[in-house]
Amino acid sequence: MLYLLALLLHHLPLAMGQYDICKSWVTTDDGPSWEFYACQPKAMRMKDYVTVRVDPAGITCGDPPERFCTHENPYLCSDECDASNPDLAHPPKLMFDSEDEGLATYWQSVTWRRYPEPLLANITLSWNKSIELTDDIVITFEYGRPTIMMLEKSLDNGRTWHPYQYYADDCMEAFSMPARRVRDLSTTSANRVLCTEEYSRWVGSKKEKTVRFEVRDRFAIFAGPDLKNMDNLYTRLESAKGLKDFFTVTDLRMRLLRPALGGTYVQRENLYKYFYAVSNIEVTGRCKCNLHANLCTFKEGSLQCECEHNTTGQDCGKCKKNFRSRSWRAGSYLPLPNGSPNACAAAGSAFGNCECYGHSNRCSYIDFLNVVTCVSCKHNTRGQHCQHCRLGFYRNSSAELDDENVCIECNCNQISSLHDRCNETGYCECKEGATGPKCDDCLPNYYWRQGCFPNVCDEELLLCQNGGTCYQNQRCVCPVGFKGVLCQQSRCEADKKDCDGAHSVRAGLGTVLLVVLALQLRGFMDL
Ligand SMILES: *[C@@H]1O[C@H](CO)[C@@H](O)[C@H](O)[C@H]1NC(C)=O
Ligand SMILES: *[C@@H]1O[C@H](CO)[C@@H](O)[C@H](O)[C@H]1NC(C)=O
Ligand SMILES: *[C@@H]1O[C@H](CO)[C@@H](O)[C@H](O)[C@H]1NC(C)=O
Ligand SMILES: *[C@@H]1O[C@H](CO)[C@@H](O)[C@H](O)[C@H]1NC(C)=O
Ligand SMILES: *[C@@H]1O[C@H](CO)[C@@H](O)[C@H](O)[C@H]1NC(C)=O
Ligand SMILES: [Ca+2]
Repeated sequence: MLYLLALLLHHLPLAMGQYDICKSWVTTDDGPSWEFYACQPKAMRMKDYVTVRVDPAGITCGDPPERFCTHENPYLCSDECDASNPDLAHPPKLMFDSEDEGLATYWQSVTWRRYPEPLLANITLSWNKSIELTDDIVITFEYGRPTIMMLEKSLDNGRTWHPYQYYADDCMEAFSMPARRVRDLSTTSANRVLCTEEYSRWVGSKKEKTVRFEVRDRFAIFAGPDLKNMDNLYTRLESAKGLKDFFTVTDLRMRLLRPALGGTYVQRENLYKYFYAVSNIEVTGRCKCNLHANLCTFKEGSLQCECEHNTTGQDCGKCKKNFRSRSWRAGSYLPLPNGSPNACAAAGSAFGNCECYGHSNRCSYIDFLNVVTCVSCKHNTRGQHCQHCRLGFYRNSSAELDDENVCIECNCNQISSLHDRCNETGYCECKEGATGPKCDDCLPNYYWRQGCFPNVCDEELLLCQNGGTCYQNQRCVCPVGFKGVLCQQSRCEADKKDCDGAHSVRAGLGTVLLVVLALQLRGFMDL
């Protein structure tokens, strides 16, 4: 019976589609044991797990109650939005509900009564979890699609944002971008950010309601029109730089920039028909678990991978404690069809417990010291357990010892620091006159020129004399007839020929005066 079960499980990966299973109990010549596979969770309707934020405050209609009308029926402005009446309210959550009986429920904005000031709204969706899109994002607009909008995405829970797609009825006018279609992209441009005119032209508000971000069309570039050749897609996702990340998001933001206009210019006498109304936002994707989990559950308010392969973390992004004898790696789709689990491994038993914090895969026994030590520590670490940073690097205080980023380069300025080592907080030792963590600034009264040098002149103590001007604290630019570091010396004084030469060539009044001045100066100095 057990044997049969094992056999059955062993064949499940093929039966259930690709990468659905993380491990199975198999019988080999050496007896039964676990076999591991690259695995990923199923795609889900991500709108069920999203938090939404609509900006600016007061953009949602109904407070105070407001009348509006439609482009089809522009003179019958009897519809009402009233936030205090559940039947007439249009709060943001109606973009994510499930609509039974085909009755659209929708979020709605205020009308464009402030025209010509633009009517702007941001709808931000956050998951607090990396998600890999597996199908088109589909946004459904009631009463017409915006004539200008933009989709942005974040990969770091909203800290940084990047454009994802531009939408306009005239891309050139709205964004100075040529209009393109995703269908025309090629294998090398599959992750291009483009502007499309396909979803913004007026065709009547009932006919075309959706705005798409085309994930399937982009997949089809590799997997063929019906996405039959997924192997090819997975191979490309693995090898093409940035392609996987292109389909990964933690947050999405729709920036609505101009509402539907009904196919004509804005009619100022009836602004009640301009607004945004979104009835649904469909986002289909799977939790990103780095191919180390086939389940993703909603716990404590966010999605979390149920990590296998002795990995841990929200995205299974690191090895569990005591399973760090080799560095963490994401599972791989390759080789087809089962991929590689790249599981984390327990600290090797052969050499006792030689922990290398994931910076080395090898230990070696040093006979004459009678110690086991890690060999070829990576990530700029060193030491018996790769627990120290190499010279010229310092410990990243916000990273754990097994983090790839645990050692940060000191980056001391080569010219103005004494050596390339730094202390535990990254401070370098500076040569005279230099300062700053990396020694790339100068102390006051020093100037920078391939290092820090004491000021030759300045505007306070080391003033240039005789009308000379101080050039970048480096030298005085002296007027004709003077020289010396601070132009303190008359040329006539120092070198008779120089003075005569100048005199004979240009016996202008100025020169004469200078000579007189110089003579006086000599008299002064003689005293
Ligand atoms: C929408 O978000 C963008 C940043 O992506 C911000 O610059 C803009 O001010 C926001 N607009 C509104 C209306 O909140
Ligand atoms: C985001 O998820 C992490 C990990 O599950 C959790 O610790 C954190 O509290 C969540 N943050 C928010 C704002 O929900
Ligand atoms: C993870 O560790 C357990 C022991 O806690 C072990 O039985 C299992 O085989 C390990 N899994 C992998 C994928 O290495
Ligand atoms: C320090 O480690 C954290 C956590 O891994 C990482 O996000 C950060 O970039 C590292 N800092 C530097 C300067 O490398
Ligand atoms: C590193 O050097 C800086 C500047 O000299 C100093 O402020 C800091 O306290 C030092 N840090 C440690 C850990 O010694
Ligand atoms: Ca709805």
